[in-house]
Amino acid sequence: MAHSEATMPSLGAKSDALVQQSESFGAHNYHPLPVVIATAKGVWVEDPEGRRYMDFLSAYSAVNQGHRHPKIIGALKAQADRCTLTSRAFYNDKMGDFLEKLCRYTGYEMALPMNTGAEAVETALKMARMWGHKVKGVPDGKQEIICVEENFHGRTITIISFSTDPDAKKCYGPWTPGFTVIPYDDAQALERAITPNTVAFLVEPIQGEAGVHVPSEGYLRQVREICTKHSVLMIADEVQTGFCRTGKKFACDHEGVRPDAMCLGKALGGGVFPVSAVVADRKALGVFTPGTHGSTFGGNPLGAAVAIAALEVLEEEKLDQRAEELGELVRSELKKISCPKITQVRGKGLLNAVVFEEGFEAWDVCVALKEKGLLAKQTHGNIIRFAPPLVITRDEVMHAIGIIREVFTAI
Ligand code: IF1
Repeated sequence: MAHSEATMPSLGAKSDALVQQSESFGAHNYHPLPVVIATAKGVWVEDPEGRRYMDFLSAYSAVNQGHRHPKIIGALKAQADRCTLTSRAFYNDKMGDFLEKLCRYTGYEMALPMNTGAEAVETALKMARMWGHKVKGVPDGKQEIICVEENFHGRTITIISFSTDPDAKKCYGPWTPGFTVIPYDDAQALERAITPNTVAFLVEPIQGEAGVHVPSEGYLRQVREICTKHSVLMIADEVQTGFCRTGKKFACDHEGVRPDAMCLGKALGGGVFPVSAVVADRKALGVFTPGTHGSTFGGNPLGAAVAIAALEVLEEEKLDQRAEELGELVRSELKKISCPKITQVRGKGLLNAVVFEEGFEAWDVCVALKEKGLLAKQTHGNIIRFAPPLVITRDEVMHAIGIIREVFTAI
């Protein structure tokens, strides 16, 4: 491995021991930056040695409301003292409030609660296949779902079956059939790929893992029209782009597009608890009947209480507007930095990326940013994502830009 522990400089006795422990007892499915986080508040995290860092990853956009938002932690504690888990074998007195709040926030008739983003995506795929058979009349077993290249929707066997990332996919066969992969940002390709058995098109409105790939203006609107015309469900994966991250409640809102279903997760749990859901209208989500789908933890009262508070924080603090305004500032300031290796600055709201030239290794840049007090992670080797919690202030943004400028101009 390129960055082995042997070559890692000491982080301090406590951090070194904690890294060592994770590496010796944990499976090696990640290669984290050499930093240990012990405490966190808002935009800031602190290591066991007491060094402070700005969090510009936000747990891949799960911490939009900031670390340990007092309202969300308050809801967590209050609910922990009442009831935490019931299973769906019984009703609980928090799930209904959560589902109603989520439906009102998103503008859909129904919601199905799960825990992780991957489970929300799996749920949407099952919904689409069930809808395709029962409503559209596609023979069961013949349902086809169209996806795009460089997608990221999670880690289950079915989801990686339509991944185009060899690292995520290889050695995990046999893969689930029934998926067609087309280029992203190409509405004509979608129309060509649709057959009488197509039940859904699954798409990220902005591709996160692909390196914050923002599609051309009008793409999502064209997708919407094509799906409607061919009676195919448009399913938007807003797990990463949702809940104000891109400057609107949902990334599809930038084009005024209403998908037939949205997969939601990450920030729905307010940075404290895994909460995910699929939202859709009755004509689609209504296909599920008792016994056809479920989850032990989905809809649990602790997650429900947290999610209600998480949604209220987004509304009360107008985090959509904040992300829009500060996102403009981040991009305009990043574009001013002179660094010959940078080829592009792109993004929407506070989901942004700096693209370096092909073949550039951004790992060392991320380590240098960390040394100066800012945590960010590269993707595809040459792209660094900048996605701070949306509660960040203008002064904090400018402080971060100062660090980034210092590191980038030294490249
Ligand atoms: C990892 C990326 C982010 C997602 C979208 C569903 C899920 C995700 C659009 C699944 C999850 C993650 C998971 C994490 C890394 C990460 C990621 F770099 F891979 F692309 F966020 F940028 N749909 N994204 O982005 O949600 O089941 O994880 O709750 O798997 O390493 P999950």
